[in-house]
Amino acid sequence: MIVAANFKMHKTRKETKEYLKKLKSINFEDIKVRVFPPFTALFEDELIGAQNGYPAINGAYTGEIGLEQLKEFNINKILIGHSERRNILNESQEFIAKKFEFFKKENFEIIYCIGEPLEIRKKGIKEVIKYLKTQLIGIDLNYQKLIIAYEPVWAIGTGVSASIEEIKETHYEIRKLTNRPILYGGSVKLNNIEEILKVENVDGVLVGSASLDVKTFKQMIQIA
Ligand code: G2H
Repeated sequence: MIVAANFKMHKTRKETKEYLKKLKSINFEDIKVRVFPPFTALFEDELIGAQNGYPAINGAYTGEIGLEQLKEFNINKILIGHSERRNILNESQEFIAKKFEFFKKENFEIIYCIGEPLEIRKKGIKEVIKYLKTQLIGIDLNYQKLIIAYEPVWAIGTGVSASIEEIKETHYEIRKLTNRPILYGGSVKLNNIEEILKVENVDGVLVGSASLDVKTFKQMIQIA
């Protein structure tokens, strides 16, 4: 079971350190907990991963950080393909696959995100899977440190998660493609995490807004 927190562009370094301290006051030995703070809040900790990284050691890539910077904090976990990077930062599948390949070679644990927009969901599961497959082009689905996160775009930050039925049918289809863990993400809250985690082929959750409050996130871990 994996429970991951994606802070997105929230929290300072000081706040993140306090958060981690509070988080570790509970025992979660059986659960893989991950925390993805912004770049400025990265520090060495077995729970911490990066929300992004440029696929190079270093170089002339203004505004980016690469392997050299991540290594400074012994970061070996990364989120790749989040819909906010695909849609707001216009990352192409080709570029995302390049990132995947780079960080795979560096043996990073990769939480790789996929998810369809609402117009595709409305067309039904067949079209959803067809769409999700386009987001898996160039991705080694057998990579031993790969974790898939299924995050329907229409459920991200909207407060409306996918229905249990939608999660079930989609994870079932994704399972046919890979044996790696599959997380659900998109408006996971304290009041729906329990039923989501009970769904077959759901191996954990990627939590955004609800993870920002450490008390809430701790409760979520306890439920898991
Ligand atoms: C989906 C999720 C975390 P939220 O992006 O990755 O965010 O829980 O706020 O929908």
